[in-house]
Amino acid sequence: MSVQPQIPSRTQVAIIGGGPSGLLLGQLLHKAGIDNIVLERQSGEYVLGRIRAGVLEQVTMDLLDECGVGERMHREGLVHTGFEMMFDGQRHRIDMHRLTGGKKVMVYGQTELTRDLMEARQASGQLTVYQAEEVSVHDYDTAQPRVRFMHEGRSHELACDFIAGCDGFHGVCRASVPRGAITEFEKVYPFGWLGLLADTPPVSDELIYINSPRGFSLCSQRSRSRSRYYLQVPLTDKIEAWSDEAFWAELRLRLDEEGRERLVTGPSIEKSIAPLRSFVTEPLRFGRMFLAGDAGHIVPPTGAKGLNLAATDVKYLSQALIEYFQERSEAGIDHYSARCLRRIWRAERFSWWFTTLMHRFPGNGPIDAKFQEAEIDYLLHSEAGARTIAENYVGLPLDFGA
Ligand code: RFL
Ligand code: PHB
Repeated sequence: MSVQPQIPSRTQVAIIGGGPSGLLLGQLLHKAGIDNIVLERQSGEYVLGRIRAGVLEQVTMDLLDECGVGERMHREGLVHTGFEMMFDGQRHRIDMHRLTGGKKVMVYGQTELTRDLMEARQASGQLTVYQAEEVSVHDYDTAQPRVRFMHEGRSHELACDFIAGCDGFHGVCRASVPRGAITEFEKVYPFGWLGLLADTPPVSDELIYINSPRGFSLCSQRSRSRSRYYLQVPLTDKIEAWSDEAFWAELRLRLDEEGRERLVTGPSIEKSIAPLRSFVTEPLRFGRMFLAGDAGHIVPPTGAKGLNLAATDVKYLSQALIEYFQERSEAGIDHYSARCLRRIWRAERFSWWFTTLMHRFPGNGPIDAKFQEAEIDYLLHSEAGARTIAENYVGLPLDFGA
């Protein structure tokens, strides 16, 4: 039986949320000798059961290496140097490697990345309090912030130097900020993504983004024997109404002949519907509390940017906090919000644009389909157009365009 360490009453950084943002931050701070505690509302198994991102940019791979948890990713992850876009039944390959001077992405599931971080955290003896209930943040506009929460029926108060709000879109940190101190920008899309995970070989070696008259579809993967597929569906659709058979039948209709021939179907391991949203909070710092990852911004998943943006927020935040603790300089924490937001807006724009290009919008008519067709035709038959897609997809370097 493992003995749960006692919950102390003080730490340097209280991290709210034990998803990828919180765990990555914890690891980067620990490496720099900064003490932290992660408070997570759910159980560890629940966090690992959420099937989300699948594509890692170079900056995210580098961060996992820096944290000392990249070994399994390099062994089991799949390096991708291109992807396909399908329009009107025709496939076009975006050769990321050639168009970006040798860049690539890694297919490695968020579940696996989270598991690696959880194991590293446990091995280094750092505390994560799972099933922390009623978490509330206090006095973050003073030099003595505090976090209160319930755990196993007992109330706790944690004093800290800083609070990191890594608690996702529905978290408590952003919701605690007075409305007058925060600006939120939001666009909700009139459709969702129905995702299905199955232990079947992927239909293709590379990802295929499909714009079909029946709606968008994405053929993705987790490994050579595990596929992840998505279908654009109306927001009113209920998951119970989508049997596995109905999913596969609809996917076939959106694929081309080659795809239909190669598609291997099987029972789903997971199936869920996610709404699509563009959302940004400004600023991301409130005194001694910071927002990072989905707590501060959401992108529609079309550009595969959400987890990668979370990783770069966390890198910038760890740099700022390390600078504060090691040099007593506040320059990094003062600059945190602006530094993140510049990168966030670039990714928001690309994700919105790529979503608009690839989906069928309710209410749009034949002329809108023609506009999309003409834009795709231009992009894919122009070196500059294809490079624009490739450059955005592989992601910006950590310190871009200073
Ligand atoms: P998370 O993963 O939501 O974790 C936040 C954690 O905070 C906890 N929490 C609380 N804990 C304590 N007290 C409270 N009051 C709390 N409230 C919440 C939650 O339980 C949770 O454990 O946010 P984080 O860490 O910022 O990570 C962000 C990523 O999860 C997200 O951006 C990506 O999954 C987005 N995303 C993708 N990103 C990519 O970079 N590449 C992709 O290919 C990609 N594909 C996707 C995606 C997201 C998807 N969905 C379902 C939205 C595909 C999909 C379908
Ligand atoms: C995924 O595999 O879940 C995935 C891949 C690429 C995306 C979105 C999701 O753009």
